[in-house]
Amino acid sequence: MTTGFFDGIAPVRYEGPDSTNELAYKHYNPDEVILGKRMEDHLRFAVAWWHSFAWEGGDPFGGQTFIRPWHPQDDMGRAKLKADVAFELFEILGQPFYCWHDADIRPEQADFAGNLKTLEEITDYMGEKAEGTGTGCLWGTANMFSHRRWMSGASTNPDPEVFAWAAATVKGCMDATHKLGGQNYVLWGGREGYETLLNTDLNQELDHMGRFLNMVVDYKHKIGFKGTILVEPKPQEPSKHQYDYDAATCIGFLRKYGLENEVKLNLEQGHAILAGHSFEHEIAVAAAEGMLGSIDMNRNDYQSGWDTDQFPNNVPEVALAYYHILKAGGLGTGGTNFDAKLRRQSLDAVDLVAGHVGGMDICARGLKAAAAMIEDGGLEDALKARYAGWETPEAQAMLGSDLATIQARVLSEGIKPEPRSGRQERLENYVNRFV
Ligand code: XUL
Ligand code: CO
Repeated sequence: MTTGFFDGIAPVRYEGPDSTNELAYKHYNPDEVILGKRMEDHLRFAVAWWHSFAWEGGDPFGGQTFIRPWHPQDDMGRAKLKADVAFELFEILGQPFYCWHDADIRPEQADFAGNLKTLEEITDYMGEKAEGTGTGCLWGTANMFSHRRWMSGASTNPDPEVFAWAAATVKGCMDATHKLGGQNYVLWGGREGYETLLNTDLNQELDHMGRFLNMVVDYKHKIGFKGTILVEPKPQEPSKHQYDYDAATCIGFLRKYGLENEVKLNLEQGHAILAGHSFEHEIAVAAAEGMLGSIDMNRNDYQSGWDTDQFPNNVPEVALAYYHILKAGGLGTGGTNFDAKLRRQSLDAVDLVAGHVGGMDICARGLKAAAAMIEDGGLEDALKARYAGWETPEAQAMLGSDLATIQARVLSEGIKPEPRSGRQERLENYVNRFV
């Protein structure tokens, strides 16, 4: 028996680019082989519990617009109904993964023991529901930013009792992720930062955060969790300043606290934009350090400048992101999680399906364009040509040399560099052939 929430909506199938069926995949064809690998295995799509099921449609100026049968979310029976509906959406979409925060899946209780008990109960239920469906857990995480206890941070809170709650909470969420066969565990520090330096000991807070993350890694090994620990950069919002500002900042943090071989990054399109970067910049920075873990796919509203978490709809942008992902060898244990929500006026069940179908098709188009550029090799050739001068023995020797020797060489050989075109417009035109 189904919940009836998606009544009248059939499982979405691939019908090809000429289909006019609104609820068909025109580009996402899971079994299509791209660069020797199935499309589904490249993209590894996940649906996010928080946006698709927990979010009630509120914004800073107005409350709930979605009136779902599982609202209000303060009761275990309704939490199970929410999980039933979730697995119905997964069956319709056929995507391989889902992601969750503890607070999305279990009702908040009066104390820690109650939160843990309901988390264990609902994740047992989710595990049973997942059996035989082909949809598993990409990652779990703890929501340590919504409840008022987290208002001054979790691991960076000046109150050690909050640090204790954070540690206890993450242990519970890691256990639950492990039980569900999760492939990664994510930490996004929404309140790990500050509102004002007037009341903040930045150094102490960073040390606590580094120590906390080391405990997470130790616990991962203790329980034999084979997944990847991921941190998710974002420069601000909700905090005025967040310590995990962007990929480069996170990499510096991980190195400082000895975690560079243990933790990778979960990069989000909208967070990159908030930090003043392109998505492909963040991916390339992480990949350069071997720290590309997973991606949260979405887009912001470029006029408002807010983190609007919309479904992606820009193929050229998505194509460049996947180009760098493919160049880096793929996402490994990671995937493409839709950290994307409907607009608050999009009330219907079919909107929820259509948002994901559109997002998956955009990503599939981006992936195919990226793979075609890799196969064609035009960008790689242009890159090689631009740096070809460095292949000579004289150039290589210079890297092991010193300033005085190099100066002597410039003088004796009369070296006089001739500027060459960076060819940006021609390269942009090249990309345009594929997108
Ligand atoms: C918030 C955000 C989170 C993380 C998980 O901007 O992206 O949903 O992905 O906590
Ligand atoms: Co995210």
